[in-house]
Amino acid sequence: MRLRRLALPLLLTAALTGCTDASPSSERTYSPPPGSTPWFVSGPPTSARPSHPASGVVPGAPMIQGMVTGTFLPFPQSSLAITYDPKVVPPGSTAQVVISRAPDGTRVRLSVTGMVPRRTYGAHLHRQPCTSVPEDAGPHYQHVPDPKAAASPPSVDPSYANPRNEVWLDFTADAMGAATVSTGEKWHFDKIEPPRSLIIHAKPTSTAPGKAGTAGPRVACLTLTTQ
Ligand SMILES: [Cu+2]
Repeated sequence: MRLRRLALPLLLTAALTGCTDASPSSERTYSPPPGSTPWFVSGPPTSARPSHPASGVVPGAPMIQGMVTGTFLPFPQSSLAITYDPKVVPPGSTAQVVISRAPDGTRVRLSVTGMVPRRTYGAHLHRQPCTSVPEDAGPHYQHVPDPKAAASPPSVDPSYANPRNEVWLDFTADAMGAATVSTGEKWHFDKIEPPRSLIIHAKPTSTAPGKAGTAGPRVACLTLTTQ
């Protein structure tokens, strides 16, 4: 009789202990191991991040069409719209790129504000996103890639480095430092590897053989991504 009275509380205690054990173990499943990065930090895995450690840039999806606007600031104040030369592209100046896709081709419009009044700049779409290092934006986006440039970059052959095979957006700022320029191409961007940045250069773009597509130092960069 005494044993039977004791058995019931013991069974209840065991059942309750089972419940309370289950709860912390399921919480442990979602807890990060000590010293590791918490699981709730968002962003792509480390392997998907750009190789340059100083960049801090985590690119979004590439932009086939759409609009991106950026205010140029020195890195790291901005990692998506960076001025590399504040004398040529003053901090606070802006750029907006609009890409529209039509059945017969692609239209790209660039509008800028806050540039040096009456100065002429080179501007192109480049293959890689912006980082703190201007050269990281890679070469110009080319519809038909220059086969020689794969072995010895950059592509300076006018039959590939031209405004029909690349997207050139050179502009001259007005008295207020503003400009708008448009260009149209008879092709569409590659869906997997579209251009990832707009680079503004210090000089107008050359068309001479051996120098075609060059436009002086890279002075600013705007990453083209759908946010
Ligand atoms: Cu360029």
